[in-house]
Amino acid sequence: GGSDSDAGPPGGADGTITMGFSQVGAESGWRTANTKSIREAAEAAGVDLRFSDAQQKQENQIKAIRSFIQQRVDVIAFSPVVETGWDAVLLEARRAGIPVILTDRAIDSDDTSLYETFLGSDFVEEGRKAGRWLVDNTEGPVRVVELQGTTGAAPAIDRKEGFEEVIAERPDIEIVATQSGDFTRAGGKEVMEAFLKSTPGIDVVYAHNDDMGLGAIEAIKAAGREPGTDITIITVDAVRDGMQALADGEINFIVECNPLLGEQLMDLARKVVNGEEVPARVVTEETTFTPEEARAVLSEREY
Ligand code: GYE
Repeated sequence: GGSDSDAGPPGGADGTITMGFSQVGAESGWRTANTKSIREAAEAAGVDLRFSDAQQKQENQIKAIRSFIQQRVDVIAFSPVVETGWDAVLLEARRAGIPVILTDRAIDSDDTSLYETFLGSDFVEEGRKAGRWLVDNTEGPVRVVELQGTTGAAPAIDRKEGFEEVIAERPDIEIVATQSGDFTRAGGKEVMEAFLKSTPGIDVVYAHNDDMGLGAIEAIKAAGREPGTDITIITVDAVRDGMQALADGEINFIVECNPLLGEQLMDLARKVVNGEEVPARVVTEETTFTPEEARAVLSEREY
């Protein structure tokens, strides 16, 4: 396979590619749809998938990658829970001659030769789209609370950056509180409960994913206020439950982030294992949704 000491054809003797995949966890609707897409695409492409769930812990991902190296898989793919701290284990993969593909989330390393390609969304652009809607659809002063994704994760860092970049045009829009809800519904609810007690005059919630926004909706209702009306809610992902809340008017705007990366990942894996050239970066195409747009597409959404 991909290892230096094996001069035979790529993949097993029968050409079957073995992929070790280390997933972040099952923290959100996005993640569930992403896992399903990867499993189904592997099956369809005849890829032997060794799937490992890290339960949102970097140490578990590092263990899984080491185990894939020991199993001498043909290719390793993973979605890094946080951006930093990968160089050592990826050097081990390189020494073993096993190519690595980053899926969904990027790493922060000076050594871009540690991986073949990165397939996933442009999270800074997603943050900009959220900020653009707020700038274009509100009059000041606007007090925003932000529910951040997992601390140190690429989508949390980038969605914050893109959003802040655009709202800088409007000095009357202010982020008055910001905290991580770890991309989970429970986390979003808990942080929003605390914000509602500590922070007066909240106009807008900017949640880095639908699940945290849905948790915030529960907290807002429990406090006797109306989500989508008393407090404007902007989220990212556009998974089914988020789109339903948008259609119902409880969320006001969603920036789409596409989790269906499986087919493209299997395609890139086959090329990498066969020694073909692949682009260093493959960006996913995405859109945004208003409540009317959500109502129009809801029945056809796959996830
Ligand atoms: O937005 C969030 C998930 O990395 C793009 O992770 C992904 C993010 C997604 O937990 O819901």
